[in-house]
Amino acid sequence: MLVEPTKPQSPLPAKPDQQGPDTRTATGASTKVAAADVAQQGSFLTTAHGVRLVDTDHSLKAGPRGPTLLQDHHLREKISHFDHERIPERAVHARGAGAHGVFVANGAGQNICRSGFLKSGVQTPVFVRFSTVLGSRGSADLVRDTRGFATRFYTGEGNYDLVGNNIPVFFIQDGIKFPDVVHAAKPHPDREIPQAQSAHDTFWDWVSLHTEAQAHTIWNMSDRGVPRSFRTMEGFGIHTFRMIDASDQTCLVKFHWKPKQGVHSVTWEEAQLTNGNDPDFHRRDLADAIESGAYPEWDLGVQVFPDTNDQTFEGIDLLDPTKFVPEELAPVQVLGTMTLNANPVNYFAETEQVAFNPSNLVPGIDLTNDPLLQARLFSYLDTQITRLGGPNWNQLPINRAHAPINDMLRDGQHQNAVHSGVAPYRPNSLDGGCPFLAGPNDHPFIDIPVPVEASAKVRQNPVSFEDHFSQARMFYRSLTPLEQDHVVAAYTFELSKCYEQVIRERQLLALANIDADLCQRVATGLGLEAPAPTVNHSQTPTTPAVSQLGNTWPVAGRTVGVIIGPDSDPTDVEAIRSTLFNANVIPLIVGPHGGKIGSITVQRTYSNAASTEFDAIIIVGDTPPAPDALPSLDAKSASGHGPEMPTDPRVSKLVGEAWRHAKAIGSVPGKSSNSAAQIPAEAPGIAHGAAPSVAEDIVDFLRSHRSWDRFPTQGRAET
Ligand code: HDD
Repeated sequence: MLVEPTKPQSPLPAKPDQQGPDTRTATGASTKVAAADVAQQGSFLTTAHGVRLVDTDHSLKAGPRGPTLLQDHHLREKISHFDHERIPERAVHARGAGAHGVFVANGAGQNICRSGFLKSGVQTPVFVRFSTVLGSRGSADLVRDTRGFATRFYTGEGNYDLVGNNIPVFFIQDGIKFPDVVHAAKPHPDREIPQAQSAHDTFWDWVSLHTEAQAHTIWNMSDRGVPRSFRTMEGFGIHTFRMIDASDQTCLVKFHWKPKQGVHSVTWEEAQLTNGNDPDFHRRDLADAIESGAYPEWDLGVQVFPDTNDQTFEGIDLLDPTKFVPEELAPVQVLGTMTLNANPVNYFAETEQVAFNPSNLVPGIDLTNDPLLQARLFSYLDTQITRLGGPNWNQLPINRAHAPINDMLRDGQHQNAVHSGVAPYRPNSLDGGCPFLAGPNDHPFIDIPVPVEASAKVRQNPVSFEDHFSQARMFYRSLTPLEQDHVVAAYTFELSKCYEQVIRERQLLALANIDADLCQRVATGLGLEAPAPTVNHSQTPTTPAVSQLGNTWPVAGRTVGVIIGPDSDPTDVEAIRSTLFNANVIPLIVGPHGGKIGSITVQRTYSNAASTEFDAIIIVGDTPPAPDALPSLDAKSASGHGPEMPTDPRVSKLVGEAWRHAKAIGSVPGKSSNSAAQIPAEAPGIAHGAAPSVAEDIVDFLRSHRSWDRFPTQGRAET
């Protein structure tokens, strides 16, 4: 049993899956060990100045019942530091989870880009932070929202940050409107509700008036807004960037992250239940997967376009961040693979203090004139000065480049470096002329002399930016009927949460301009008239690549709840466990109480297990009847053909939710077959039979994520 030690012992080391940031000195030598030492040296409790202490539980008082003395330096230091422990949370993307990993290039980028980290076989350390956008730091993970997908590559030529999202388009075309969209989407300023969601008046007020936001909003209302896991999200750089090869030839690119785990979501009901059952679901899922060795992987790819003067491709303006280019028109070319293989040691030092910046570019990757991107170049650097308390945040271990740093930036709040020399200016003779400027062969960042359009200074957009509906329409019409049903349900839910009728009506008009049938179905749900569209669409192309359904995927890291009762056969349970483990799927045993049932160790109980934790469930043998303490459901009268003996209602609830959320369900018969009776004998995603074959069937069902064909879909009527 763990007891309080009576003499100093070494603290627990970081777990094997945890890996702190590897920081470098200006000479390139690793300071990883030294950085850890700065945090905790020696065994004794000291003040911040290294003086050993004998007591930290009692303040210094004038007698045991007397007043506390101002001279108690330890009390003042301890409380004062605590008072300043929090830093301002990010204005957006406050809630996130991070992981370390490695990116390995396959060399396919060498022909279009001179960046060293894209050369064949080069391994580059990375740190990724996933996030929701709207919620505060402590908000729930499964809210309907866009997800951030920010990646830092610690390349040999400096840090490269790809700060993207899980949706390929954005709300606004010009960064000057960012405060407006954020103010509209954040909680109402008077009562500060609702937290972390767009289902409220100010959000729909703004997006219905500001129709360029409709393209992004429909992606939010689709299943993309409620991902199953950070591991099952695509990522997008959104803007068009410019790549420069070794002979100064340029092309335009859009970045994509393709998860090897597949792209999966949860149902809206599941998302809402999860936010109550486990608000840290995504954060936990990422850390658990990495800790268990199920390392998530993404291919990094680019769509490549010629760097033409008009910067359009197939009629799509590449400078408009509310537009994406269908993959059918420009296939994604894979440049390498990222594996996330280590958890942070310290959330604050790494995940909270990481400061991404789209201005962090490396030789070979440059910007375009996308007005959204241009504003971001200012905002990220600026925000860190408040958030991280001064201009030296680049020196924090997680932010420090792995390439040697020799800048002429000096002093400022929280300066950690002790710069030597006397001449932080150029030219100089006193420091031997250092630092020197790089020559063309020294891998410098070169601003490619892209011509600038001769024009008057204007506050105006190009005409092509005026099309706000065609891509939202293309997206909706490219989804399967089931995914369209989810979009309809999401709009109906969100708009029903608005108090102002005029806002609902205005958004219905926007929907009419996207798709008449979508508008009609949402209007029916709201009990309103569908308005006539004000925009005519000619032909609408489709891009099936935006659908998440129809593929099969690896199942590593998925979880299956194995529900047992007092009489479940341990041989069956073991057969299921080993079949699932062999497929790298995680079985979690759910029993009527904690501890052991016979020889089987229980990991969850009927009371603390939630269906939302599992991607599928298997019931092994009979589950016990409802204990006296719980009101039992009369399953017979509820279903009309129920079991002879009523099942524990907590199990019925798990099974019922798994059924509704289209999850695979297996059952291994027991003596009275009460478990099997809860689910139909035959239906998509249902397996009955002997333990090993049921487990194999469940693994197979998991490959396509959910058994949606269990339910009829409404789909879009042809219009
Ligand atoms: Fe942003 C954070 C992604 C437009 C201003 N943004 C932030 C993060 C992500 C994005 C993933 C979190 C980074 C992290 O994990 O620390 N932002 C985007 C994308 C955009 C975008 C994909 C459009 C394509 N952002 C955008 C604009 C502005 C900002 C137009 C301002 C003009 N974003 C910020 C910020 C944040 C931020 C306020 C908050 C914390 C931070 O930067 O470091 O500066």
